[in-house]
Amino acid sequence: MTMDMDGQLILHEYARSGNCYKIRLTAAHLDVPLTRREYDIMAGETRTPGFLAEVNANGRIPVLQIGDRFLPESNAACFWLAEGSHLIPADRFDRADMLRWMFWEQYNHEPNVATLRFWLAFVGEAALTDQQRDLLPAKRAAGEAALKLMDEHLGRQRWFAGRAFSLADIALYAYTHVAEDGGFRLDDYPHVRRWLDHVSALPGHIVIDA
Ligand SMILES: N[C@@H](CCC(=O)N[C@@H](CS)C(=O)NCC(=O)O)C(=O)O
Repeated sequence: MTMDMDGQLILHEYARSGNCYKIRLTAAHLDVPLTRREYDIMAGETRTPGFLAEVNANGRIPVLQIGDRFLPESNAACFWLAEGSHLIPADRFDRADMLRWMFWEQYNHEPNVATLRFWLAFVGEAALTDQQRDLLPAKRAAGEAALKLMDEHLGRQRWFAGRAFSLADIALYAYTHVAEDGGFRLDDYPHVRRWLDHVSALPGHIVIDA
C-alpha cells in the first residue's frame, strides 16, 4: 500500500513490551519499515530528564516518532499507521466498534493481564511491593473477567469488530497471547485460543521479541 509517511518512522520501545509489539505488528501487516530504538524500562531509561523533555512527558514507551513529531500511546500509534488501510473498517459503526475494543483493551484488559505478566514474569513475585502483592487477587479476577468477555464475543464472531481482522484484534492479541506469563490459563477460553491461532496464521504476522 502507498502511504505518505512524513519522513522516517522511529519506534521508541522496549522490545518485550506488548504495547510496543502492537505497533510492530501493525507495521508488519502494512509492510511499513520502522527504525527501532530500545530503552531499558527496568533501568528507568524512560524516566530520564532527556526522555521526558524530548520523547514523552509521560515517561513511557512506546512512542512512534514521525519525522520530528512524537506520538505516545500504542493504540494511537497503530491508528496513525493504519489510516486508510484494510486494518480499519470502512463501515462507520464497525470503525467505532474497533475503537471501542481498543479503549476497552486499555481500561479492562491491559491493566490486569499485562500488569500481572509484568509483575510475575519481569519483576518477579518475590520483588513485588506489599501494595502490588495485595493487588494480585483483584488483578487476577479482573483479567479473568476480561478474557471471559473476549471468549463470549469470539464465540459469536470471528474477529472483534465487523467481519474482518482489524486494529482491535492487534490491540487485544498483544497481551492475550502471552497471558500465561501472568498466570492466566488460556485453555479456559477456547474461543480465544482459536482466535489466537487465526491471528498468528495471517500473512504478515510477526512474533513478539522474547
Ligand atoms: N497506555 C500506554 C501504556 C504504556 C506503558 O505502560 N508502557 C510501559 C511498558 S509497556 C512503560 O513504559 N513502563 C516504563 C515506566 O513506566 O517507567 C500505551 O498503550 O502505550
